[in-house]
Amino acid sequence: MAERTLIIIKPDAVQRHLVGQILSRFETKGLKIVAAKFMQISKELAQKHYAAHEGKPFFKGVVEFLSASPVMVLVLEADGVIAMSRKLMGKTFGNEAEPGTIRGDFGACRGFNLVHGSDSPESAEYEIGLYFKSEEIVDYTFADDHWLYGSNE
Ligand code: IDP
Ligand code: MG
Repeated sequence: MAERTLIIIKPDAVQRHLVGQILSRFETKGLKIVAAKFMQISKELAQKHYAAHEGKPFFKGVVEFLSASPVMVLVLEADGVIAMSRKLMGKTFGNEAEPGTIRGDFGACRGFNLVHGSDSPESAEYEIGLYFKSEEIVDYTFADDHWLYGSNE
């Protein structure tokens, strides 16, 4: 099975009408959407999501941010999807992220940063399990799979 990652289009992106444009960055790259839901994250779920950051000074703030307004949660699948989607997202804060990246193009502050993406296969597995049952993740093949993922080797 190809690698999977959990992406969240965060509350600021929903409030700023950027869901379509952000989703489009991942979709046009060729990353396969295998699960998606629009939902309100509870404080409890946000605490579980950011469990690795518990005890850090920004923990309370990020939990509040993630649960402040609805979000779009996605599972994307492709070989190397974790690294590719982190590159598409750019550095953590919009005021440091490169132009051309999602955070670099749509954000200018350090408080809200539009998008979450898992940072390792282990965190992807943990995070996907917080939001989706295995039967909610769809298995299918793109009709243009050959042209998207072809190799000359
Ligand atoms: P990432 O989202 O780029 O993976 P992480 O280090 O995993 O960044 O941090 C999780 C979230 O916590 C970030 O998206 C950001 O919203 C917030 N955050 C991280 N570091 C800081 C900080 O030093 N100050 C304030 N917020 C932070
Ligand atoms: Mg992270």
